[in-house]
Amino acid sequence: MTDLKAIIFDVDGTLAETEDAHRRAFNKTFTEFGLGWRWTQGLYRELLKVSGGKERIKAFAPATDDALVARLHGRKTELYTAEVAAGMPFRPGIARLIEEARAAGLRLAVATTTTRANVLALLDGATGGAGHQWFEMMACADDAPTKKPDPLVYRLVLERMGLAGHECLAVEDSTNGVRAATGAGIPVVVTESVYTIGDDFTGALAVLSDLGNTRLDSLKTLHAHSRG
Ligand code: XBP
Ligand code: MG
Repeated sequence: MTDLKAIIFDVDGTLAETEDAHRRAFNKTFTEFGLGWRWTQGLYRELLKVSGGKERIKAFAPATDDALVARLHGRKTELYTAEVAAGMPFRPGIARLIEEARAAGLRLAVATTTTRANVLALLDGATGGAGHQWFEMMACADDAPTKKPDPLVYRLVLERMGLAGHECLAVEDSTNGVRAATGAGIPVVVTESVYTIGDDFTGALAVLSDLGNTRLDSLKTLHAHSRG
């Protein structure tokens, strides 16, 4: 049995319910650019099957040229960061679990397909500035251009932290996230988010509604059983 050494958190939908803020930022951008596109919540749930904002725009409107996609995405990032920097709360249990893990000497990391500026804005907005210091390593879209479900972003975290997959536990909210973590050999616990409830989480150790009632000890037990 391997002791748990690190917890690796997904960001969107896991640390906070950010996806609707992403959706609003996309829609404001489309309006500003006079495109007449509008992503409803129902459509966005489908579009979330494609990880990454630029890839999502391209999946929705394949004929859009890459330069326009980049401009749209740049503006969307400005609007999104402004919203979350003003303060978006963490999901239940997140702050307490991070505190417990730090007190227990566990290492912490982030593995996300979103842009680094978004992660920093969210963490600092939610914590008044200290949040990003909690994580030894933050692997973002800027570091791993091939996005989840590809395991690249998780492999990068393992490589840079000098850890094996079985020494870590990932926390995710999506099918793509579960596939990315397990693809890197990392056991994963799911907290379903508003946009992922009822999705297929085959391969996850457990599917929870949130971490509000989950202590670090329970995660350690789940992790211990992941290797029989
Ligand atoms: C979820 C995503 C992200 C955001 C958009 O990422 O798919 O792409 O929706 O972010 P994760 P960008 O749950 O892995 O954090 O627009 O910056 O790509
Ligand atoms: Mg997610």
